[in-house]
Amino acid sequence: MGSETSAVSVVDFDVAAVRRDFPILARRLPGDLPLVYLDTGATSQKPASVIAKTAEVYAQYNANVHRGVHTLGDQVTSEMEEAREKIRALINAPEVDEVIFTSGTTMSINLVARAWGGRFLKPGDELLLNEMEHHANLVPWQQIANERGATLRFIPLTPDGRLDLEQLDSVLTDRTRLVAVTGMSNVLGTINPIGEIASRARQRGALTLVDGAQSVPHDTLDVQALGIDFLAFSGHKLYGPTGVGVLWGKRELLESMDPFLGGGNMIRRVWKDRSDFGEIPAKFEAGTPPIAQAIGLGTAIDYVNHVGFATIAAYERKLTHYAYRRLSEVAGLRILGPAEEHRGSIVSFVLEGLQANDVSEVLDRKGIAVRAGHHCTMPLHDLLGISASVRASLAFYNTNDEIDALVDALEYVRKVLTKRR
Ligand code: C6P
Repeated sequence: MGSETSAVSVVDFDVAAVRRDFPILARRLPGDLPLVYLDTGATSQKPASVIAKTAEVYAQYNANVHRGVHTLGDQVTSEMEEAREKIRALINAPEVDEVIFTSGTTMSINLVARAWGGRFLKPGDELLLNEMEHHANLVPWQQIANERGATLRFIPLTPDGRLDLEQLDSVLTDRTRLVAVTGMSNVLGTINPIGEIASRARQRGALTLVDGAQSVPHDTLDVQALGIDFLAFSGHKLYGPTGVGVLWGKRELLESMDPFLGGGNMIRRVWKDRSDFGEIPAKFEAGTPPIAQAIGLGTAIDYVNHVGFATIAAYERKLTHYAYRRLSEVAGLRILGPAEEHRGSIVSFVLEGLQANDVSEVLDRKGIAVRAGHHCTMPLHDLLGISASVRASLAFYNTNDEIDALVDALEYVRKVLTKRR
C-alpha cells in the first residue's frame, strides 16, 4: 500500500462494514463470480438505507408534492423539502431556495444554457469551455451559442491532461460571459482548480458553472468558498437514486432567468394568453418532480455524512494510489491523465494493440465491471488521438483486492485477445 497522503486517518475505516451496507456488492454473477464493480463513475451503487427510504416513500406516504390538502401530501412534501435542505448543507449554499431539483447533471446544465444563455447571451459574447468536458457540458453550450451568435473558446490542456492556466488569459477575455468547467474529469480523473478559475473569471466579469457530476460524490465542495455561480450534479453518482439531480445557482441569477420549462407548479397566475411565474425554486420545477428519488438522495447524503467525507476522500486517495501503481506495472498499459497528485479516483487506460471494448468484454467474463468507449468525451479522445479507452472508476466500497483482481484479469485479457487474432 502507498503512503498516507491525508491528515485524516483511514486506519479505523472498515471497508468490509461499508460493503455490507451495499446489498448489490454481495451478489454473485453467472459462474458464481463475485462482482468487482469498478464503474462508479457511470453510476454509483446504493446503500440499503437509500433503497429502503425510496421503498418507504411508496409504501407509506406516496402522494404528489406541494399540492398538500391531505396528510400524505403534507408528509411527502416535508420529506422532500428536508432533502433539499440536506443538499443545501452539503454544498454550503446560502439559501435552500437556490437548490433546484432536476433529473440530473445533463438537465441542470441544459437549464442554465437555455434559461440563462437564452436570456443574456448576445452576438460576440464568449463562453469558455475546455476539451476534457463531458458532452453534457459541451453540447448545450454549442446549441445556445449557435442560437445566440456567441463564440465558444477553449482553455488549452497541458500534455498530461490538466487545464493550462498559464494560457488562461489568452482565452478568458472581457467578452467571456461564462466559464463552464468540470470539477473532475470523468476520463482523466483530473481535479480542476475551481477556486482559482472562478476568481479569475470573476475579475473579468464572467460567471462560473461547475459540472460536479464526478467531483461532488468524492469530496466536500463549498460553493461559497469556491466563489462559483452555478453547480450541477447527479443523485445517482452520489449513492442516491437515478432520475434526480441538482442545480444550485445564486439567487439573483436564478431570479433574473426565465423558466426553462412551463407547466404546473411553476406559476403564480395563469391567464388564457400569459402567465406570471412563481418564486425559485418552484419556477424551475415545472411538473411533478422526482419525489421519491429526491427523498432518497437526502438519505444518501445522510449516509455519506455518516461515513464522513474526509474519511471517504482519504480512503479513496489510498485506493487510487494503489490502482495507479498496480496498473502502471502492467506491460503495454498506458494510463491517461495527470500524475496522482492532480487526480481523483478515476484511472483510464489503453492497452497496446487491444480494443477497449474487447478488453471490457473479456473483463466482464471475470466479473469485473469497467467502462469502455469514449465516455461521452469525444473531443478529449480526439485530442488524445484515440477512439476509446478503458476506465476503472473507484469508490470507498472498493478494495485493494479488487484492484489486484483487475490487474490479474488484464493478463488473462491479453492472452484471450492475442489468441483470437
Ligand atoms: N458520466 C460516465 O460514465 P447525467 O447522465 O446527467 O447523470 O451526468 C452527465 C455527466 C456530466 N458530467 C460528467 C463529468 C459526467 O461524468 C456525466 C456522466 C457518466 O462518465 C455517464 S456518460
